[in-house]
Amino acid sequence: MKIINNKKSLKSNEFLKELSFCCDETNDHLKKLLPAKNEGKLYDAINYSIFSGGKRFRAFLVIQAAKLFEIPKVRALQAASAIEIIHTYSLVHDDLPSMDNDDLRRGKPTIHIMWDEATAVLVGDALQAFAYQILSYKETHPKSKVRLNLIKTLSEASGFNGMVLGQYKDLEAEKNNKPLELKEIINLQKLKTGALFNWSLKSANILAEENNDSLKKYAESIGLAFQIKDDLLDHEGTMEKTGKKVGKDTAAGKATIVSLLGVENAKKRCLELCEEACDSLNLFGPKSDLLKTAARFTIERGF
Ligand code: GRG
Repeated sequence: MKIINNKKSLKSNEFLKELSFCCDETNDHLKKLLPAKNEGKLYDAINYSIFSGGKRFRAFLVIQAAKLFEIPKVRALQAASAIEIIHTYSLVHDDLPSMDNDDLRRGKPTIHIMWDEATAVLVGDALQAFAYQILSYKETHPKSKVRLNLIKTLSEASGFNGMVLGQYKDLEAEKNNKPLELKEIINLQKLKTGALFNWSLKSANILAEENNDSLKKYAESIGLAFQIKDDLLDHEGTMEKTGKKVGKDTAAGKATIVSLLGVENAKKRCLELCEEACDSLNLFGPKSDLLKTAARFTIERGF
């Protein structure tokens, strides 16, 4: 599969337009879902965390995968909102002083800097509950067994055998000052970052009551490529473009896929993963073109 072709900039423009469209649609949907404003700083902090300018890339994946199965838009938006809410909670908690200790996220002060640590913990807690609340609504799918399957799989992806386990392994390695080997890091990243990517594609299968393995392969490849690119951005990106501090891993002497493979091999691996992701979608024909461009975006993005 040839990824880089002479229509590249045209395709990239179309992709960025569609990403921005999906981002606006998801934000509008989230605004409708958010409970009415109540008093107190917790509501303000939750609102700030949700609408602080994320790319909504996971929502984009849900929406595009849902199109492959002609799933009604509102159902896709329910799943897209739920995954973005879980992703937002993970960032709020990851930024806490007891975890990655970051004071900048999406170019803005993190929740514990704007408010305080206890508020940031509670924002994350409330967001988690809210994601499952969204999925439980009838608008997600008329069949309760489909809604239950979405809730079950999202809790598995984000919980103690999914993203949380990945985060724990990462923190443990840092605490014990025990650099991980490449295989261990890839396994950790599959949990920490990959599990939510997997669910984004899986949600379309569940909503369509299908079980299409090609989307699983696509999700695994772009999940890992996204993470390697994140490491590359930490290594050679800028704070202006990424909206967060860079060079943290290198300064901490942390073993990453980039530090173990070297920059050039890491970039080569990203390209291979991108090709694998695109190949896995061939059976969908031109309907999957935007998802293929999304794979290229994961490795070419500067933010
Ligand atoms: C706290 C249980 C718990 C888990 C945190 C996601 C995560 C686990 C930590 C974030 C650390 C990190 C930099 C992971 C790399 C991949 C990643 C999730 C990057 C941020 O995602 P984007 O670029 O963010 O999609 P936006 O801001 O666009 O939503």
